Amino acid sequence: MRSLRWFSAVAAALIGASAMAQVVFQDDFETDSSANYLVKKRNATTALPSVPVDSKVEFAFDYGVAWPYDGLTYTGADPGRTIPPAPGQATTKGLYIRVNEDLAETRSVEAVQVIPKLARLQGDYKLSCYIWYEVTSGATSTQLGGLGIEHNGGPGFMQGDGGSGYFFQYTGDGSSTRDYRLYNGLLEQLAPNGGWVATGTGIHNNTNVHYSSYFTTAAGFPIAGTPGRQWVKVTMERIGGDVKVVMERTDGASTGPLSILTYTDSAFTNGYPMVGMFDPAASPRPADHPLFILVDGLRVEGTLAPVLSGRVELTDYVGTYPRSVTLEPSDINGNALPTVTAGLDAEGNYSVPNNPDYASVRVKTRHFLGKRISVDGSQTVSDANFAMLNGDVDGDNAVTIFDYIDLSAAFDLVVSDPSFTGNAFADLDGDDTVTIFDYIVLSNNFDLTGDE
Ligand SMILES: [Ca+2]
Ligand SMILES: [Ca+2]
Ligand SMILES: [Ca+2]
Ligand SMILES: [Ca+2]
Repeated sequence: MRSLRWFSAVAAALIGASAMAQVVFQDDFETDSSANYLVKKRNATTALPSVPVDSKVEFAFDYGVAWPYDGLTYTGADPGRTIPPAPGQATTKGLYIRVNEDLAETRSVEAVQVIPKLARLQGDYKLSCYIWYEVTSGATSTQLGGLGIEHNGGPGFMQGDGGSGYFFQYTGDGSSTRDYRLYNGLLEQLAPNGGWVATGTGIHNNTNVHYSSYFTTAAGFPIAGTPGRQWVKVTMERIGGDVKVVMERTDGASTGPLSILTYTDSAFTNGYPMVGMFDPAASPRPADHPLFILVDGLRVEGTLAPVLSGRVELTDYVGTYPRSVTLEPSDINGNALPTVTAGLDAEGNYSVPNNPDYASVRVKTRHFLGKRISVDGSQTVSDANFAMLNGDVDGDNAVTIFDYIDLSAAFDLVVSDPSFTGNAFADLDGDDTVTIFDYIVLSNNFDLTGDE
């Protein structure tokens, strides 16, 4: 009896340990794995005139070549240097993320998140990866890179304009007074909030001894207290009611990981992990200041949860996709369930938590007819695709003579012109002008009615 009890206790401990330690998603970015991700690019909606989103994400990017990288010139001390493989990596291929690809544009507050679209987690889980934050030593741009957990499938993060989950971000050059930041949704968690381990003055600043005694110039970091130009392992975990962040040097001389924060919050749970960058200050980026991050050896440990994923395809349309659509689920009896905001990437791909109560889901957006599809709410669905038919200018879910009247009233006009007073949805194909091509779209779908 005694040995059996002992055996049971050990077995239970092992099962518990293996459940948490199980790697359920991993990527070394050796091949183009972009189909496994949503890339949610955002810019501030308040910038006037609006500027285009110009963040750049590249999968299987070869960082093992010498400067200049990717058209970026470099005026640092060692323009011939190369970036070594991340720890445990056989090659120099990884994930490249950069905000402000347009070096001359200085007004764009923007952010980008890269989210594995089927890797939603439930309960406790751990996201870890190696991040190389490329900087020169003369940096003046407040650009942040990092990782997050518990994204809810809605739009990507933008400070002051939405977002979900917990995003830990840092500079690689110490150029901010807040080089280490935690966002809860869109809200920055300034000390004493956020569970920061650093103490004394400047808890978020690279000059705080907590950071400067770990990321030292002796260890090769170009700016003390900030982890630029080296591979650093960054881990973010959900443990019960806590969100925990740890960073770790990989140069071999480290005495172990550096605890950054343990933040108690459960506003977001059972969400998606993410990596990304954020430029909160519309920083100009001089050509000799090649800021970007590289991510490699991405690992997610925990237990997967079901997702509903697919594409909202806007047919006969060349314009910019909306950053989100509203999903309208119904149960098996056709009763409406609470709606869900699905964040879209540039091609209309989405992923949200699935729900056992879902039997069908409808989308109705802009000048497209409503589309309802059947879904299996009990498991992960990766092909929940909505082919949205175009032509409903007035939004009444049918393409009729009234849509034609609206289109005729706006004919030949430029929608973005400040003097435009017609129905902007008359620009069915999204090329900013109401033309014969919009009329052809309407004509092809005339008399069709959308799903309810
Ligand atoms: Ca790799
Ligand atoms: Ca600083
Ligand atoms: Ca209509
Ligand atoms: Ca048009």
